[in-house]
Amino acid sequence: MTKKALITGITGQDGAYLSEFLLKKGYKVYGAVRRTSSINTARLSEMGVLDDVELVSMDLAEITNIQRVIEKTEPDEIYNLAAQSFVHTSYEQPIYTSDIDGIGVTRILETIRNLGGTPKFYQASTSEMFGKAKESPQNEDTPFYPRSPYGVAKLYSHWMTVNYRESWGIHACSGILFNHESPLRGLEFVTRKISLGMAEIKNGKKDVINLGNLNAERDWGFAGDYVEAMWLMMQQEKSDDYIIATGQTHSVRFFAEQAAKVIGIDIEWDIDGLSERGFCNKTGKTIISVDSSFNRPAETEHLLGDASKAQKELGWNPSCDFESLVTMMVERDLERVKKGLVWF
Ligand code: NAP
Ligand code: G4F
Repeated sequence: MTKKALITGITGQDGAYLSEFLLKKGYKVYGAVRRTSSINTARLSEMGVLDDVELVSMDLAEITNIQRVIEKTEPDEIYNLAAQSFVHTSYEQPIYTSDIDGIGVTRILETIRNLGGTPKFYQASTSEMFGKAKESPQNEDTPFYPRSPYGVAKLYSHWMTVNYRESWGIHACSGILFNHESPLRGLEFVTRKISLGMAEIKNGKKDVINLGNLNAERDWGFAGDYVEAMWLMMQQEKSDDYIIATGQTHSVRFFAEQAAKVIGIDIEWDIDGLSERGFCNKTGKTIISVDSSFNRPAETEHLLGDASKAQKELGWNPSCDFESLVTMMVERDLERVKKGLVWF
């Protein structure tokens, strides 16, 4: 029988990759979208799956809406990807972020509980829960120390997912995913800001990319690899929590250097007191400048994941390395800028 999946947050980066993945596996895919004043299905269109998924209206703020959608669509698996996912915004909108990223998850879990414990449930947890990490690399036993309202809200929903598994026998998994990127990444995130910025510099449409903390380190993987891990977790007989990461970490500074190489620029750095700039070693032109307004009130400085449990139990391994990821993102943005196509 055809399996049915409901993906919340289908209009986001991971929603597009997961839709493609599940459709290829033969799933009927329902995608939950919240009401917005303009159409935001661009990623699904670019992925070529918009006509193959069935969109349903659902907002994580509204439990009656969640109940009706789950009862009507009767999914076998729910992938909860919906969230206010931008850490910087969470400092300005902590209550909204807590409601959607925290309580919103309990709204889904309560609905599943009231339906007798099915469907299976996947929660999009995050390495941001490690925050001021107590050890490196981080694994499933590393203590959490979130540094943002986003991280705190996600930690609440992580533990709710564990609690509903243990209390009510729900097949509920929490995927603790480290940063994953792609050409479909939102423009506010640092990797895409850099990849688009480099493409614009190459095409004479921009001079400088303004960034915040250049020394923050992230374990960056490819979103296409990470959605496979979500699915693998849901296929296990016993639900559990898994770290998904590449096991390599790089600074924002290094990401910018690698992205510049793709457009043929070698960056050198010039520090004068508190101000710093990155410039082209041939022309001397500044291409990176530091703008403290992008700094966060409390930073997650270093993330590095140990995904050995997922490798052993799920057979999951990332296929795309750091250099290929950076190249893929810059090259796609170069194509878009040349065609005058820049969206989301
Ligand atoms: P994304 O591109 O920002 O997508 C977020 C999705 O959530 C969008 O479809 C958005 O809809 C939807 N959404 C926001 N508020 C909602 C609400 N109130 N009701 C219903 N839907 C709502 O995020 P992503 O990168 O794909 O990440 C997917 C999930 O994984 C998120 O939960 C994120 O926190 C988590 N995560 C991401 C990473 C990563 O590195 N990408 C790592 C760990 C965990 P609109 O299109 O209408 O805005
Ligand atoms: O790209 P970012 O905004 O991603 P961040 O904060 O790590 O969050 C992402 O990954 C999490 C997983 O750990 C997800 F849960 C979350 O939903 C999201 O997908 O920032 C990465 C780093 C930060 O340290 C930030 O301070 O880059 C630093 N940074 C430096 N300059 C910047 C900038 N970040 C942004 N967004 N913009 C800058 O100009």
